[in-house]
Amino acid sequence: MFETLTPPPQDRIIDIMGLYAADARPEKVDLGVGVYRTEGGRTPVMAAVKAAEARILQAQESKGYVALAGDAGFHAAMRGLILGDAVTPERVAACATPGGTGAIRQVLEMVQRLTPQARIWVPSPSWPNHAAIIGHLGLTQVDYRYYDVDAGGVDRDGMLADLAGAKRGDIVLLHGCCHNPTGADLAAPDWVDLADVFAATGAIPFVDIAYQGFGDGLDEDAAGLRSLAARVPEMLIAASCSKNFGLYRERVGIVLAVTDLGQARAAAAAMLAHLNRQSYAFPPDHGARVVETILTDAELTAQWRAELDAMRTRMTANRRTLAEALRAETGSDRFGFVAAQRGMFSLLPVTEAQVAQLREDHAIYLVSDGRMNVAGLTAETIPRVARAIAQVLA
Ligand code: PLP
Ligand code: TYF
Repeated sequence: MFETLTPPPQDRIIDIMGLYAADARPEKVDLGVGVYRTEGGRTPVMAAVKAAEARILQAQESKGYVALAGDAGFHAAMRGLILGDAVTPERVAACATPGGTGAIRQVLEMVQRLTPQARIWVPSPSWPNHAAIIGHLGLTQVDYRYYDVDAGGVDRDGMLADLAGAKRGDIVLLHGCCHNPTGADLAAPDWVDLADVFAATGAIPFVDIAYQGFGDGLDEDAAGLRSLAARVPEMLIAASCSKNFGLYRERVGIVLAVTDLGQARAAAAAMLAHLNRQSYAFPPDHGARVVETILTDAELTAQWRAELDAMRTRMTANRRTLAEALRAETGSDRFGFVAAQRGMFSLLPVTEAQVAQLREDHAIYLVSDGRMNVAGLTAETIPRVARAIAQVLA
């Protein structure tokens, strides 16, 4: 029967991983997949993670199942990290998932059950897995204007105008911080304007936060999400610990459903646990346990924060250095947005053919839409990357 299968659609980011791995040129530069890298090109296990793992290895006496929604200590730690004290804990249902992708999937599964007719509003552009999962579940996607290519920033007016067309029960997907792929984030007043849109339309915000701590800091990166949570009656959050804890392959994520008081929280919690059961029963525990161990210990938290600060500082410095190098190479300020944006990604104004040229002629790997992972740059490669970009654009 398998011969009747049609090939599934490719993921352009995963495609680039394969092309890069197969390239034998020693000077190759990987600016593709969204994985943090050190100046030495490594994606190390964070020291705080190693220390937490050592403690867990010592203390853990059972590998027995935990609970369908994962561990309550992990829920509480993540609720604090993401929401701070924006809403009372009694309003938040939580459920551990395999990665942020698992959280997105479970949120959308819940939406499909609750309101299959809901439209899912997605920023243009967005992470390709959003559209993939929405389509896979047979939900309806509507794109809203988000990125202003010429300004290198958010098309705030376009976004608000489009979202005014949302209906009660529609879901509006927002990136909590470090927008993937553009690096253009909402400013504090934009989140307040969005709260007004939700009040006026009755649509429900769904915030995907996969890079908390990679933009301006842990609290700074969650400030918009928190201000929205404090203003709306209901909100969905899908969070990932892949990047900020470097736990990519452990698959650590969480759904937080901010509910109205009363029965709603218990109903949401029960449905999320049920949805876990339908897909894989118990979510992975090890990475979640590492996160909980770090966040509930002052010393480990301080160590982790310092490591995260260093990662963020490196990415911000790479942005500045590359923007300066591009200014020198091109004699224009058109790449100033690279320094102004935040997180791992910026979208370069290059065509797919120019991306191919960078890859073939210069061994520089970007995603086909022009997305660049700034963590993949180093002091050594930045001058060469800037020169190559200027050359293919000339
Ligand atoms: N959401 C966005 C915007 C992402 O870029 C990613 C990728 O890391 C995720 C969610 C989820 O990642 P993971 O499933 O690896 O935790
Ligand atoms: O955007 C990225 O590069 C990361 C990693 O299907 C990723 O979020 C990429 C594609 C994918 C899953 C994760």
